[in-house]
Amino acid sequence: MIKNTMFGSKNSSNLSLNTSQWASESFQKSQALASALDNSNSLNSGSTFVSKSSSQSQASAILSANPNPNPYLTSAAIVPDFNADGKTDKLWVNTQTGEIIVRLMDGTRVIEQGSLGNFDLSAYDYKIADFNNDGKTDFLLRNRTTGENSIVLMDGTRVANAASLTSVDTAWTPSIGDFNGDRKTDIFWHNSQIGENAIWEMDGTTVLNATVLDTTDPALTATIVDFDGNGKSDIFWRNQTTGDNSVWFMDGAQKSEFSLQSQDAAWTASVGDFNGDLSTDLLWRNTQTGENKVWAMRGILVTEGALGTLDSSWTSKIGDFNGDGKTDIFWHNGTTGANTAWLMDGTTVATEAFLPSNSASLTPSLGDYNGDGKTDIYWRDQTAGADNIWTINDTTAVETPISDADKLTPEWYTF
Ligand SMILES: [Ca+2]
Ligand SMILES: [Ca+2]
Ligand SMILES: [Ca+2]
Ligand SMILES: [Ca+2]
Repeated sequence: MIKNTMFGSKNSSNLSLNTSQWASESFQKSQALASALDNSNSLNSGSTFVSKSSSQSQASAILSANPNPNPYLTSAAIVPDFNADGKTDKLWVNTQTGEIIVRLMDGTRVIEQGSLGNFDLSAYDYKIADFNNDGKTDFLLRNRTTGENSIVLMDGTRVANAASLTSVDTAWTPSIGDFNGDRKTDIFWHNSQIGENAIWEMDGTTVLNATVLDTTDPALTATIVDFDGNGKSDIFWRNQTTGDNSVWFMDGAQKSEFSLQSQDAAWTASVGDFNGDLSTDLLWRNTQTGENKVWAMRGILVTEGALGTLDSSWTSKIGDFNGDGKTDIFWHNGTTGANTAWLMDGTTVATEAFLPSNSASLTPSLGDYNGDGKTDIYWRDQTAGADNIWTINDTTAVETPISDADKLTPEWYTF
């Protein structure tokens, strides 16, 4: 039934798509590289999709496709890798037609391309995941208008399997994580209007257990993390008005709740693993003052370290530019086009890499396109289509243009 298109049917009628919203979501999605990152409505994934006590040789074999020691940064549930070769692949969306295509990458080369069909982008939202733990990125597709949900298991540019799940009222937003530690992506559902919560533990396209959790204050937002580093995703709750923080340590659908210290409302959190211990850490940024700091987490124990100050024209994304398993921070100045990278060692910046400047109009998306364990930067030129990739090695960047044959016109957006 599923052949050339993900869902058989298509809707290619007029799109009321707000492309700036797409760009913004794009930013959030790549920021969410390690995933857990953004807390409300785009890609929300669990921090540790692969447990460190790996008794499963198949998973180990999959992991070895990328030499980076931190599975947090290379999981196919977090960074697109549709063929499990350890090289980040590219997902493109045509904002005029709604077509979504997958491009398998080998460094700066496109080795294969496949279309997933055309979608009504004003209705559909997707999240990437790995529901069957084969190391190949899958999709959760949600129709925000009807509440319908589908899972699409990918094998390279091909759809290996697809199935519809139960519909869920449109007030609910899904996030992905791995709450029972079986390395198969689960779904956390949150109703932000009334604060209801639920978890679906997944095995491929099957919902193994659907469990309703406690209701939370609607003022709280959820971010999927793994603060204790046990390979089971946890939920970080923040009240962005009061600054109160807490955590639910999860074991499947069982939770243990703890308070964390507060952090006033001027600060917003994103996630990484800055000391490489496989426990999620927090990067706090005060967009008013430009201050930044890290909370290195070990359970509920916080080790705080202040970082440098960068004004609000800078935005951060995370990667690992020296391949040591410790998350680094890439900064792009959207006004001047300046770039810099902080190679992190826990709560301190070990090395600051002064990268070349480029046009402020270019949009960066991070991934390890050549599979050497070090994060690279894909620069999308949304105007002329003259994209290039920076292959990063510690503090140096080598720029290679995308070939003319592979250029995509401006209505195509990538994440
Ligand atoms: Ca790949
Ligand atoms: Ca998969
Ligand atoms: Ca955990
Ligand atoms: Ca690093």
